[in-house]
Amino acid sequence: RVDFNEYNRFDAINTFLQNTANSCNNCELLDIGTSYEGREMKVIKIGAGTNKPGLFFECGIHAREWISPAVCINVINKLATEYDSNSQVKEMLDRYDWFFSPVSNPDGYEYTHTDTRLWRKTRSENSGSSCRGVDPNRNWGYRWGESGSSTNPCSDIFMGPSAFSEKETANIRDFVLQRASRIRMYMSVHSFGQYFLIPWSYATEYPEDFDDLQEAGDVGANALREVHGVTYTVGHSAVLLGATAGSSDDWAKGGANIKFAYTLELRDRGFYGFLLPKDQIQPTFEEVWAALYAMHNHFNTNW
Ligand code: 0X9
Ligand code: ZN
Repeated sequence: RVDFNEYNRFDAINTFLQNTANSCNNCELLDIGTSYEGREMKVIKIGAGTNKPGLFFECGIHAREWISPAVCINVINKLATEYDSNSQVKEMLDRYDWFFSPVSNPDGYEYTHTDTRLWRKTRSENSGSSCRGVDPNRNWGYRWGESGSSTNPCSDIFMGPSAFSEKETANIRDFVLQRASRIRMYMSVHSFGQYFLIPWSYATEYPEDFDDLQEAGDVGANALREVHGVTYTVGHSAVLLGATAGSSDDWAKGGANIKFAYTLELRDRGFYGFLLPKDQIQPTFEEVWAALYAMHNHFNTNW
């Protein structure tokens, strides 16, 4: 059983997804493949009616960023259970299909629970090295390896031997490509730093529609700040934080042609960092919820 105010284990999250899908008319649970160590990766789709535009959330691709899966399962739970009682939820599900990959790096996530709390990467073996894992946010196949990543398997930003060498990134890629023309937003949910980051990440170059992404990001950050007064910075990824190629946001935009691609860096700004106390799960969820409602509403009105 998951506890929405705890950082839950992988199996509990998958059981929650199964139970949620079983008891929710608007939900569908989809298998997207297995991880390197054989864990079943799932995407839950939540939406009323058929064939609507989609919004995709990739959570927990970095193992140690526990707040990301925690916020995502809270969002899933609210969307899946409040359609009849909450007018916001009804609007959200009548307008869009919401797709969540709540734990996008299952092996790494479990390893942070059992062995090394601050593990970041996948857990695959690297040929010629005793160091394990690839940074799954340097492994995507758009301008892969061009900047801000390492060819050293022992590095925390190891790009991997090839783009999509990792089963986890390839599974998500294949799922998204099957429905890319319907997906309006791809959000990669991380911690920490409190940012809405806009492509490109591989270089300080700007996409031609950057202003559209900035505007929608500002809508999200403004709504978010209203809830608990927490400030998120909205801006260009590489300009704000330096260039990092092979991240999923760039692939979503450049490789899958999804207009609204973001990397969301959740709480905090570094006081606790990755070790965010569990009593911040609920307020982080509440403010992110407000941002998602506002952004979906903005998309619905303007795009
Ligand atoms: O480095 C990453 O993959 C992300 N940050 S994290 O601390 N969650 O690992 C995104 C960084 C985004 N961007 C740039 N450095 N451009
Ligand atoms: Zn991250």
